[in-house]
This record gives sequence, C-alpha cells and structure tokens, in this order.
Amino acid sequence: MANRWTNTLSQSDVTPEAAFLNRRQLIAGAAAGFGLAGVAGVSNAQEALTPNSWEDITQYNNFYEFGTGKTDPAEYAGALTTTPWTVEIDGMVKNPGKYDIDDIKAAMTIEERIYRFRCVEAWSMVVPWNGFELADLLEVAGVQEGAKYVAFETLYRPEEMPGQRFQSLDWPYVEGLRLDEAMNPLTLMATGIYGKDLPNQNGAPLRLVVPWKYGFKSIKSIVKITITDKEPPTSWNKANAREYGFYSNVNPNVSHPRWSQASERMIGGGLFAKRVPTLMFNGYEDEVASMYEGMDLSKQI
Ligand SMILES: Nc1nc2c(c(=O)[nH]1)N[C@H]1C(S)=C(S)[C@@H](COP(=O)(O)O)O[C@H]1N2
Ligand SMILES: [Mo]
Repeated sequence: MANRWTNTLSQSDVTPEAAFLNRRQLIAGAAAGFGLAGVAGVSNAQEALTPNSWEDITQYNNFYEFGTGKTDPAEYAGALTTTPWTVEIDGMVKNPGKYDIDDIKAAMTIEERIYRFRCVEAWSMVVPWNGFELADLLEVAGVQEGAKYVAFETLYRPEEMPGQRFQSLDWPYVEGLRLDEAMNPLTLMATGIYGKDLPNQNGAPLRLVVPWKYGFKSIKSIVKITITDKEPPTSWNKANAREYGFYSNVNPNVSHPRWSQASERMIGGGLFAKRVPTLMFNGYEDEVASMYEGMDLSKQI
C-alpha cells in the first residue's frame, strides 16, 4: 500500500514487474558485453528500493559499542539486555520523564518505511524499517517555545557492550538534529525491520533513522532524548571535526577528506554487487532540500 510520503514505498509497492524489469536490465547489460560497467548503469533510483536481505542488514553493521569490525555487532550484541528499557525525555519539553519503551510503542503508529541507507564509508543498503515518526513522539512530549535542537544518547553499559571498554569513541555515543530536521516526516524512530523487532546489532529496541544523512547520524539503542536550544555535540564530530560535521547530509559533490562520495557500493548481490552514483540527499532532495536553503553545503558539512 502506498503511503502518503512520496519516495517512500512499502514492500508491496516493489512490484514483481519492477523486479522483472531490473533483472532484464541486468541481463541485457551483461549480454551486451558491458560486463560490470553495464550493471553499474542500472539506475540507482529504480533499483535501490528493492530491500536488502535480512542477512545483509543484520550481518554487516557499524555499532562500535560492540567493536569496530563489520561482523562484531552480529557476534557480540546478542548479550545486550533490552528488557526493561526506558527512554528519558528531558530538556525543553512540557512532559519530561522516563518512559517505558513498550508504552511508547503502544502509543505510536508503527508503519513500514523502505529507505535508502548510505554510510559515510560509501556503502549502502535498502532497509524496510518499522517505526514511528519522531515528530509524533515530540508532539506527545510537548516541545517548548525556543527549542532548536534534539539531542540523542545511546546506552552506556560496558558490561554488555565490550567496545565501550576501549576509547574508539568518547562514550556514550551521542547525536543530534536541528528541530526542523527532527520534525521532518521522513525522520523515523525505528523499532523493527521486516516486521520483526530490531535485532540488537541494528540498535534495539529504538534507533533513529534519518535517510538523507550519512548513517552515523542514525544513532542506535537510544536511552535519552533532550530538547535544547543549543547545537548538541555529536560523537563523530567530536572524534574528527574536519571529517564529520553536524549536518552530514549525503552529498555526492562534497568529498570526504579521504575519499570521494560520488558513488557507493550496494551491499549484497554477491557477484552482481553494484557501484552506483550517490544521489543528492540520498535521493530525498524533494523532501528535504528546502530545509537547507541559503546554506553553503560544501562548508556546513
Ligand atoms: N550508538 C551507535 N549508533 C550508531 C553507530 C555506532 O557505532 N554506535 N554507528 C553508526 C553508523 S557509522 C552507521 S553506518 C549505522 C549503521 O547501522 P546498521 O548497522 O543498522 O546498518 O549506525 C550508526 N549508529
Ligand atoms: Mo557509517
């Protein structure tokens, strides 16, 4: 069923016809002797909304609390206790408090959103998330006048998060959004993938998903949300301000200091893994570009 957000499809929208057409293009590209270069020519916009497999999504992760390797989260995150789980909402809100995750989930409308997901390391996936709009949660919390930003914090529990015993990052992991970004209808609080609860390695029981920004903005296993009038510190910016800014909007025209962001490697597909052009705002330009009017996106990274 199509939902009200353009550029957002639920799984039933990815028709067999579209899948067939994509396969035909793959075969045509290969048969015409283009080889892998021909495959890379398949349009990102069309191909990208076929979700990655459960295995791709849950076995290739970044979650430094469990180690810096891509398979560390799948290997070690099982030990994390996610019940009970509370999320503290504080700062400039009318209804501050510690809320049980089950109460939050019961109160919110959980929907499916199939989004492109683009890591700053230049790999990407397509993930069928389940979750609710952050805007809905903020509405219940009651944002006070004068608020400008939303800050997020991940659980700090080194007994269960072995990566926190090392200073790979300054713990706990923190992130932030400008209030208008947080209120954008695309901004999701994810609770599941493929209709199942979020696996621990993907940020159980609650993680942010901001599809037009590099993946590190999508903070996992959130225990605290603070509404504030000051730009909050963010983990990767603290670690290396020259390489990672507060905004971190996906932008093929602005290279990371150590690599190009013009294209990305789509995870999965084995032999047919593709490198495709990266899209401005990760393909969500129509929905989000207006928030950045007047900003120099090559400077305010
Ligand atoms: N708390 C926390 N959140 C995090 C990270 C992390 O290390 N710790 N890694 C980020 C990065 S760099 C990426 S690319 C995504 C990866 O999400 P995934 O493993 O679900 O694909 O999570 C982001 N959220
Ligand atoms: Mo990332």
